[in-house]
Amino acid sequence: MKHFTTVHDLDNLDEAIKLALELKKDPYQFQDLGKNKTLLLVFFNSSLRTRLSTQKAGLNLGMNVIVFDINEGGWKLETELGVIMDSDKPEHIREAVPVIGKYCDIIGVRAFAKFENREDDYQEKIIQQFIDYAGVPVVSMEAATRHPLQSFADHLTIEEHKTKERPKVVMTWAPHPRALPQAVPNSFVEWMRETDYELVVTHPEGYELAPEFMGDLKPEYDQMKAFEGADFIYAKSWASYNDYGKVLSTDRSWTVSDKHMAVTNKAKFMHCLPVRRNMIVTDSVIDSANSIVVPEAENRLFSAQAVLKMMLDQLK
Ligand code: AN0
Ligand code: CP
Repeated sequence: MKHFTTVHDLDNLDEAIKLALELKKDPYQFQDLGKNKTLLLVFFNSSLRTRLSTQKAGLNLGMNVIVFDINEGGWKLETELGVIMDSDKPEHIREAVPVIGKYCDIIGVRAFAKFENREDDYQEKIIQQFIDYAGVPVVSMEAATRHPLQSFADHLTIEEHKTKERPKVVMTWAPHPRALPQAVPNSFVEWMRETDYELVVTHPEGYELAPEFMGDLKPEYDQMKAFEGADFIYAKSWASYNDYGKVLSTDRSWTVSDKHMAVTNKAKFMHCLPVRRNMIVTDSVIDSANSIVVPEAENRLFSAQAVLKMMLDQLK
């Protein structure tokens, strides 16, 4: 695995899950592996979990870790080639990325969809330039179309909490006042399709995800029907893909509530966080014993540590 931006970058998914579980049991077993290796985490956007868990993952492996909030301490970056740089952006990503690559052994990048242009976002213009020009392995910490460290932690969490071999996993759209990227839902669907879980995706019409992620999976537009017998409810808001970046609905009948959870098979409630209470999910559901959002976030540490461990093995 040279870079990690999707589930397809893993050589073997079962082995990766096994490694993450082993690391969870004994997080310091490879604490010499990262000696004199530097992990540099570049954030174009805010973060709590990704920032802290990925730093901690590097530290547990003995790495040196640098965190760079590029929009705060760095020069504003031009990302388009061929432009006359007479605007407010003093540095080009074409120089910035290879320079950053000289100061570290592995780079993590968070660069959300900008929602200016669907093509640019879906071509992954920012993270792709890191891959092309950094000269070191790149880990996605949520790019424009995927959030693979999140999906890895989600898979790990379902493995730990499932009570049957083939649980029914339902991903539901939920309302939110702002336009949110499709990265988390795209990535979750892509990842879940690599498992043998029963996967159901439910959302209002107009919120269809890109065909490259859904494949032959058809959405269920009736949310209550989708929830019937579910073992896991995975809630997430996203903006429209077809009407790119638009919020088409804030219908709070889609907010995950006790009424919804009542038709499930005592489903566990999941969300990647941060979550807006009483928009995405009611207080009663997220505060219930079936809510596993905190253990899910805890697993971000072990998914990141597994990915870094596999990368460090290849740097040896
Ligand atoms: C981001 C998103 O929806 O992609 C990050 C989630 C991990 N969420 C927000 O911006 C609220
Ligand atoms: N789930 C997640 O990626 O959280 P942060 O945006 O806080 O990193």
